[in-house]
Amino acid sequence: MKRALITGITGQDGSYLAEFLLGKGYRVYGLRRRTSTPNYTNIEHILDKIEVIDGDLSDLSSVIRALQMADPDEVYNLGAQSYVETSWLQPLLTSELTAVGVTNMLEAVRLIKPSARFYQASSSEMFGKVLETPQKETTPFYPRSPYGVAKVYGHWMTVNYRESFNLFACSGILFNHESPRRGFEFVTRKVTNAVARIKLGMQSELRMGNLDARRDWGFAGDYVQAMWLMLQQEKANDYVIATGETHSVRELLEVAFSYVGLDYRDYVVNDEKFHRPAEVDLLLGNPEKAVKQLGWERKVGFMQLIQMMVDSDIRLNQAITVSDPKQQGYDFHNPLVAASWSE
Ligand code: NDP
Ligand code: GDR
Repeated sequence: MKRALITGITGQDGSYLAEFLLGKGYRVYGLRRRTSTPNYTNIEHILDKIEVIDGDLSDLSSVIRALQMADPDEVYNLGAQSYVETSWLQPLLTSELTAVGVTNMLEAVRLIKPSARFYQASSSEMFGKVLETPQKETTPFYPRSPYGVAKVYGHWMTVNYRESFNLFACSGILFNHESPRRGFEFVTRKVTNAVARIKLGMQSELRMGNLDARRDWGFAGDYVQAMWLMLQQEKANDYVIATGETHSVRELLEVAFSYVGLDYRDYVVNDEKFHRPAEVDLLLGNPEKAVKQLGWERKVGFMQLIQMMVDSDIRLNQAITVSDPKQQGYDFHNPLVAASWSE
């Protein structure tokens, strides 16, 4: 039985990857940081099948302990401060977790289990300013946020440990991928949750930032398979994972609102608060190398993805009983949590 250690197991990708590896017969260990209220929403349904290890990416000793306990064949480093906007508000924390956290993981692997295969969750945010489209493995990086800068550091440390210590270390340069488990502040989930709440009469407007930004959006369930495929190859390498399609935030709004028979222009309000100090205008990835070398393919298209998320958010919001159905929650935080607080 193969053994895998996943950091970030409570997040969107960690939960899909854990399910995927369990399906392949792996013994799955997940690193989770201690919180006063446990955050198991995404992994509640598999908690009895996985081993949860307490630890924090910023604490090398805890990461070493996790490596010792899990004794993994494969390590997937998905943990990070992953929200771009927060990276301007907390740039040092972002550097500590999203950048230096990678070195902690690499050091732990090097010291405790150098034969383990290592996956680093790199990001299309590393491309940042548009220098070339579609973006591929050889496109130069020009990050536009502290998050993007931190990911570039993590990416190059992964490459460096591969070249310096002969670790089997891969960096997956993944473009945006979404799902019903996406955090509520990311734009797709913010929109699909708002569409559900507006349709159900629980919210009356949606405050948004830059509608012209374009992203290459795929389904998280498809993308975790690519992570695994990278670690099954003969040689470690870096791969872009993307759909090869790009859509604007405005198109996202059109698709999500029209799916429930509404016109987004009746509800969306421009709010400076959601505009970024520096924007990534256009992301469009070329996944050719992954398709050819890994045999990877995405199954879920853009429309299907957004409709899946709207359907899921309608079900979720219907299940919530709030004393005041008109209360809107917060723009920035999880409105469902805000709703339950008000009960
Ligand atoms: P999430 O934000 O959903 O998950 C992040 C995970 O990291 C959570 O489990 C979180 O735990 C954990 N984490 C945060 N800080 C620490 C810490 N100090 N110690 C241990 N764990 C910590 O992100 P996604 O699942 O969407 O993304 C997974 C990875 O892939 C991230 O590294 C992200 O930057 C990267 N990525 C994501 C893309 C996407 O479109 N989703 C695209 C490209 C890269 P907690 O639940 O306690 O907050
Ligand atoms: P991103 O995702 O920054 O690409 O990072 P996000 O969904 O936050 O933003 C996408 C684009 O939408 C624009 N936008 C808004 N975004 C948010 N969150 N809220 C708004 O109201 C809003 N209005 C417009 C943004 O300006 C941006 O252009 C995600 C994260 O998962 C990273 O961890 C990951 O590395 C990258 O994707 C690839």
